[in-house]
Amino acid sequence: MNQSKTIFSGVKPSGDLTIGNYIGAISQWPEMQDKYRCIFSIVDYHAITVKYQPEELRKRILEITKIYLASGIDPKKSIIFQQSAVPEHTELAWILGCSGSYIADLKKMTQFKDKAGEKQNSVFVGLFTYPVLMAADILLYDTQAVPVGDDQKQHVELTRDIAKRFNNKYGPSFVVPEAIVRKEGARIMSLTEPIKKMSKSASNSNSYISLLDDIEVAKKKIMKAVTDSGTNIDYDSADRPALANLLTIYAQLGNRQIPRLVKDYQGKGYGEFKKDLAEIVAKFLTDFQNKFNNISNKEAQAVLESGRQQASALAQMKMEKIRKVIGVR
Ligand code: ATP
Ligand code: LTN
Repeated sequence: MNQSKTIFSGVKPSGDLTIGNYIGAISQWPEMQDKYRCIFSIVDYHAITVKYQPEELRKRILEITKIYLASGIDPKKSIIFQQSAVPEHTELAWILGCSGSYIADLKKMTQFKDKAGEKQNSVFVGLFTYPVLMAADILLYDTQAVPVGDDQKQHVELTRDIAKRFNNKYGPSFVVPEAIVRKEGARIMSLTEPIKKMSKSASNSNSYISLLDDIEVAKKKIMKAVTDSGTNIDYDSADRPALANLLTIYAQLGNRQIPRLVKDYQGKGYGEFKKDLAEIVAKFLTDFQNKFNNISNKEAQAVLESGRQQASALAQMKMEKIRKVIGVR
């Protein structure tokens, strides 16, 4: 393990994880574990920024832990932990909210604008200050790189600004991190409205494929996915976004190159292409779910407890320094 570089990322337990979350974010993580110090969190305090049921949240925390393990994240190599179990995250978020984070910047966050919609003044403050908690997650561990999907780039940029402002005021305290975003697959689109990102909180369940979807249901979702006008299989993300999205999913889950797929489907139509893609998705989900189902709750709980101890030790050390720097110790 190369201790000189730290990777941090997380997923919020707010819905059924989709193949978008997997392709855009989680699938990048396992290969990093042999090279760097990796820390992967189930960021549960982010999940309570939107409507949720406590019972469901409790269940999802373990579910995401198992999804991390089934994706190939090895608790012997990486730290896997629950954000709320390390209270230094919320402590640092408060401090960063008082030094480094401007209201004007938070107002520009696309995710806030999307989620608050017309109701910007009547949503809870937590939805608005959520990116400051995300900055705390990242900065607490002297993180150099944050592997995320395209939609989170803006939050990592904000984290950089917050870190720089804090460092300017108090002297070098935080590492300024960078986002790592895939070249292909960083933004998997909705299957029903391919101009929107695939989202686990979408109301239409045909718009996404969950990692735990029933295999037959998932195949049907692919067969029903909207396509663009035209009949040939070609990659054109501007003019034919629906097909481009399906090609991306095919390439990522089937381990194929897009130009090669386009060549192979010359002279063939959407029907055949979608049928094959449905099989690729089915095979991926079957393998994934077999691994997932083999992990017990007890095993997942033990992984979280060991992760909590490791993350706590790092977070406590960092916060002792930060408390001194800001003058409360
Ligand atoms: P929601 O859509 O419910 O707001 P989310 O899926 O965007 O939630 P998270 O679960 O916290 O939020 O996201 C975890 C990771 O998955 C992030 O790195 C995010 O960028 C990535 N991600 C989410 N959706 C997609 C997508 N459609 N394509 C690629 N990456 C995605
Ligand atoms: N905001 C992210 C989830 C998230 C995260 C993080 C990602 C919270 N803290 C730290 C990377 C690093 C989201 O909504 N997808």
